[in-house]
Amino acid sequence: MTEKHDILTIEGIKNCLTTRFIGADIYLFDAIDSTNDHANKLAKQGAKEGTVVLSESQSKGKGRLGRTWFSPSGANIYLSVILRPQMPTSQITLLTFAAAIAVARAIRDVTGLDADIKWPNDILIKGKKVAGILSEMGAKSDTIRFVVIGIGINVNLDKKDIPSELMDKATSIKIESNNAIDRKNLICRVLENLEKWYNLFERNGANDIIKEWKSLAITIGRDVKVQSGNSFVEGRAIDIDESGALLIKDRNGVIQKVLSGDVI
Ligand code: BT5
Repeated sequence: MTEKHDILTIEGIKNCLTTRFIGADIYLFDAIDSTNDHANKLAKQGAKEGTVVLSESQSKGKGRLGRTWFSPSGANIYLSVILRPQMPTSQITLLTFAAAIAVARAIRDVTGLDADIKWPNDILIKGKKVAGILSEMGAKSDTIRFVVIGIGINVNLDKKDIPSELMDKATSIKIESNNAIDRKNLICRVLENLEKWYNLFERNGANDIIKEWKSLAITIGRDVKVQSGNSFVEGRAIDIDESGALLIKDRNGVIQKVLSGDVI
């Protein structure tokens, strides 16, 4: 893909990490089907909270709802983190918000670029997608047993290597800043921010997450069309509620609550 790229090593990542528990155990692969699938397996086998799975490439990188995540080798970040929160399953969206905050903040800190969040989980730079998040959980009745937070970030991907179907909607940090960056450093800042916001969520509940998410989000206050399954809701996105659902005021002035979907 890119002729020369930085090499990720577990030791290198551990040396730059200042977290307490996220990244205490790290698995790094050259190639894998999906870091989320592997982390799911590890979580079921009892892997510790904070275990991280990384790969240089994915042959079956997953998006939400059966979609695929373009995962070429050597240029980007594909990582999954296992968390074991003591929370009801209804809080999963807010955990995804914590991850979106962590990614947007880390990109801002490392590059100075304005990384924004589009509801529910897209990270955009200048309107194009630079990162995506896929949270999957294992649950027993209404209680979370584990959550796998999957994060894909286009880092040193060159424009010529973006497939034509993604050309209009995807970008990378290198494309936006004209500079290749050290992936290890960005991985460490993402994991540190994730631990910080996860701890705050466990300690103080949803308020801080919702406030920070809104300060980074571009969706609120805009006219949107949201697809949720086979149905569409159109109107002004006015807020999110305490579970992370998007509140849309439709043209009749009725407030519609959308739990999951895509802003199109
Ligand atoms: C997401 O899904 O944005 C979640 C992506 C999560 C990927 C990570 S990588 C590590 C971990 N292991 C996995 O197997 N997955 C996670 P969604 O909102 O459904 O967006 C998917 C859509 O984004 C696709 O249908 C494409 O239109 C677009 N897309 C695919 N690959 C892309 C890329 N590399 N950059 C930008 N857009 C992409």
